[in-house]
Amino acid sequence: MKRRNFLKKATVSSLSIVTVSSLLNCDNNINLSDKTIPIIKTKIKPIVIATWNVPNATEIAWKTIQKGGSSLDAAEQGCRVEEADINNQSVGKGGRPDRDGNVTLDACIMNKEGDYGAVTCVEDITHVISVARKVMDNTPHVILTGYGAKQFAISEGFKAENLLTDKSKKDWQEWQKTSKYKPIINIENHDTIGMLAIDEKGDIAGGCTTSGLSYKMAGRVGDSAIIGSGLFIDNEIGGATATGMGEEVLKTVGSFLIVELMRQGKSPQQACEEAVKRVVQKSGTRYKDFQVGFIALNKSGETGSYCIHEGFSYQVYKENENKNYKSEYFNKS
Ligand code: SD4
Repeated sequence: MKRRNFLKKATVSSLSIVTVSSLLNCDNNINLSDKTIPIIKTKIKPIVIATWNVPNATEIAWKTIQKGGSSLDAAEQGCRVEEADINNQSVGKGGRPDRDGNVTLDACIMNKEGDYGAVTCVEDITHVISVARKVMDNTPHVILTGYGAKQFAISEGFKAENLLTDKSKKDWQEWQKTSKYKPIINIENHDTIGMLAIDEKGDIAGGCTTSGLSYKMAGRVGDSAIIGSGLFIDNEIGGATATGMGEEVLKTVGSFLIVELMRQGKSPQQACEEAVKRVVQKSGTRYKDFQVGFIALNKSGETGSYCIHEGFSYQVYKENENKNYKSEYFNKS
């Protein structure tokens, strides 16, 4: 019986004591006061899903899980791959700078308990996803920003380095020649990584890391590090993450919306489509000029994705029909 049908048949009072994890990953029958409901034994398979064409990142995340790591470790390790890749000009070292030529990074991470850590507007530190994790694990706070976030990173042993590569500097100088100092709308040239993973225990976690909108105003923070917008995880339901024009994602709290829609019974695909619809509706005719895309994963390992314009893609690492594990790239055109 499909979970949704099961849920429909169960009484409201019974539902209050049945968690989704117990429904999906349990050996025994559950005795609910007057009747016993059989629980289907379905082992959830690990899976990693990430925005854009990031096979190396999903592979490292997958290997992290195979070595016994948690979904949180997987999301962190996967995101680090893109942060270190200077050819990815939307994330970490090599990211495009703001309009003044400074590379500033945003990142967040969320674990199965619903804890969250984030950093925004961080300069000179490559692995901001790991700094976000340290914020979550080692401080009483959830977000550190700018100078304070950098100082915290250094106190935790992170190395300060120049993040502006020759290529990104040259591109920025080119942009300055023609620009009217309006950040270019984010339809192309963006590869922010948002990653969601399920580990061997069936637990979900995720991370998101970016250099943000190219040539943004100094101090601008997008959606990627903001809970509910760029990323949201509820280990009972699923997770979602976003890429594209952060301002628009922020205004609709897109990732939280998707998780809530899944809670109400929508599939990850339906939930992503509904969230994109909201973004489009809210933006009037502006949607023509920006891209927004979401990916989502539910507790049984089903995935979904949707975007406003063509050109969006994502990467999934999971077991295929032949019991082989492989990375698949989906280009939504
Ligand atoms: C932002 N959402 O800062 C990010 C940009 C992005 O690929 O997704 N770039 O608005």
